[in-house]
Amino acid sequence: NVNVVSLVGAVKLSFESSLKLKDVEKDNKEVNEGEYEPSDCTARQSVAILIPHRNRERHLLYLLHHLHPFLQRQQLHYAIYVIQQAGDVTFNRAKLLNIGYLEALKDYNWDCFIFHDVDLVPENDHNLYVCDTQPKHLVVGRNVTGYRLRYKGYFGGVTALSRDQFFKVNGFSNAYWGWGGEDDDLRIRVELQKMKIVRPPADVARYTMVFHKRDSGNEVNRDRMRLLGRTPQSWRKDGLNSCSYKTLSVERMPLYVNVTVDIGKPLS
Ligand code: UDH
Ligand code: MN
Repeated sequence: NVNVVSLVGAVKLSFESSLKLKDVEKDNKEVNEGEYEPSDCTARQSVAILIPHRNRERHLLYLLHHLHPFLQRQQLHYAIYVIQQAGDVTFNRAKLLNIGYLEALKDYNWDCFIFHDVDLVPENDHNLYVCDTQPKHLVVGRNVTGYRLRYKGYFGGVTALSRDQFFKVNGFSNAYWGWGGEDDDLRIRVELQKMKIVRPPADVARYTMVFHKRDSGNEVNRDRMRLLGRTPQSWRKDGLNSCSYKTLSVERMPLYVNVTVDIGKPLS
């Protein structure tokens, strides 16, 4: 039984301002309500891609355009979920990702979850979107930072945790409103469980970040250092098991499942 591997390695990405959602839908006829399964083999893992989102439609379009063919070349059974924060209170990336995990599991018992920023596009399909025996960080390098790890311990952008790994750490904290800290908090949770972060080789784990400025409603979280100091005490009661939200809609679009949620607002 010959396994036809369709990976192509490094590619030069393009972001055409003329690209339309209809074009991307036409290019991906095999995708059904955001989900795809190879017809000629059985995928080793079933993977849910979770994208936290608000007001980044252009980035989402570019990501869908590149990610669907990328994941299909990897012969995965996958589905893409976009978790939209409703309203305009401060953004909470981590809470949206917790919600993505909980909502995706209502559809299917996914083995693996990829927590994925909307503006990071993978450049090399040898960067496999599957889970490992340890939590995996997929963004070693980005074009905007000279393709070097941002700092030792950086665990942001795109990460892959199995269903069990994410459950074990009680998911992300829900307490990080605004930019920063939630990814470091997840690293601390992983380390508290004696798990060890793994990364693909640097020449493979490369991303292009679509250029953007800081969003209004996602200002730097000045409380993040204090919160990070408390993670060893707080992780058991702040996470998946305390994530409260209201689902406003679940729309099964051709290329992704669009989950819109009211996540409340910061305590103070
Ligand atoms: N996100 C949204 N909408 C928002 C804010 C964040 O969709 O309004 C999501 C999106 O998936 C994004 C992720 O949250 O990729 C992370 O937010 P970010 O892209 O703003 O974070 P990053 O670290 O940028 O890339 C920080 C501010 C950039 C300042 C640039 C100055 N050089
Ligand atoms: Mn960004």
